[in-house]
Amino acid sequence: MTANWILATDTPENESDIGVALDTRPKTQRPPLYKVMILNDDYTPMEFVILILERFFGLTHQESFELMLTVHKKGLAVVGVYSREIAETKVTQVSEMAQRHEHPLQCTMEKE
Ligand code: TYC
Repeated sequence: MTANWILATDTPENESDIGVALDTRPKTQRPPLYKVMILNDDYTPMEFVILILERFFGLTHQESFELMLTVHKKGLAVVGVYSREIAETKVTQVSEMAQRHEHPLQCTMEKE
């Protein structure tokens, strides 16, 4: 973390050679992050999964192809990590698109 401190330098009223470093960093909390995952199934077409990864997760066609194959072989994979609201939106977008096309593709999220 970047240092953020004030050095109390000597003033005419306080002519010692001692400077006092005061840590003034506010105690901030980072919001939790969530892994968004897609699961393999036997029916969703490979090209549809590639399209989903390109459209909703900003991957190139090549990246999407490789990640789709990873899910196909291993059963599931993390396709992105986001704040809770963004992760929820991704899960909804993927699930709605899959339902609309009558594919059983499953997308879930999990706290990191
Ligand atoms: N297993 C699917 C098939 O052979 C392809 C697939 C890949 C489906 C990834 C879902 O998340 C998935 N057509």
